[in-house]
Amino acid sequence: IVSPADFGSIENLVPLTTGQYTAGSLILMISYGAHFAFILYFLWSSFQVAPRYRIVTILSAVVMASAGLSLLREFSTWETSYAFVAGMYQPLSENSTFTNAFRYGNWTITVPLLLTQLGIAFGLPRPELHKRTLRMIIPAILMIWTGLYGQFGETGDWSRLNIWGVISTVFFVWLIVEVRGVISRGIALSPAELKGWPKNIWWYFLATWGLYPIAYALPQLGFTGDVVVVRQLLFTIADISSKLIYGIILSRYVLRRSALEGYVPAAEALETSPAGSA
Ligand code: RET
Repeated sequence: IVSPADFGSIENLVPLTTGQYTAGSLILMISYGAHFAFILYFLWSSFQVAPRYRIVTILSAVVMASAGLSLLREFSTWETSYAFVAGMYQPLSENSTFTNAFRYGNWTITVPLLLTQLGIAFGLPRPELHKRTLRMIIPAILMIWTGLYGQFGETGDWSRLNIWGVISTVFFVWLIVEVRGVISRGIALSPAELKGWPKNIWWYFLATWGLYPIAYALPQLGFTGDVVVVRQLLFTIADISSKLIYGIILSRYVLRRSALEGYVPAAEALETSPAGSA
């Protein structure tokens, strides 16, 4: 007997039109391409920020590499999971299934790194940094793993999807409370000119991380090609905003903070110093 969970993801249940299939390929391709490209951006940025913030930009580069690889895997699984038969892209034609579970697995790596960046960027002092970071990572991991278990219900086992979705949301709320604590410290510790940044990052965090539970719940709207494509699009928007754009925001913040704290990047110091121009 095959249970709904054996199909893993709704992608394995719905034939796609050429347009839908191509849109899915395109979305996943853009997603991994953007993440890989920004490895270079963040490595470059790390030369321009003060040493104490350098790890913030390095961690973004690591997140880009990790997410990029996971999304490349998602893309190639998409490509092998469908076969063009009688005018439609049919799933399960080549004994291969698509799964979104890799995403959840990858968040186990990227989410703790994204949260760690926050406390370092805001300049939390050492013992507090470790304590607060750990207090964010614990609910985050519990949120991801309960969600990972629950998402196998998306092919029709709604009680599994919803019960674990609710449990995961409880951990998400706990995480939000911990993140708020770090943001408040960020506001307190930011130089006067930069206090608006942690405040805005707070709303940005809520808006972008909040997209993931929507993507999780979406299969309940029906097993159609449009839902499949829209869900991949939603994941991609969430990924690019919660990792890539978030990384740009944090690196701009630490760049400004470095300057306010009197840091001059090495190359610039050479150009402007009397010794350099002599
Ligand atoms: C799940 C399950 C349903 C309930 C909730 C969820 C929240 C997921 C979140 C994921 C964030 C992921 C990020 C990844 C970056 O690499 C697990 C979908 C609340 C918030 C930021």
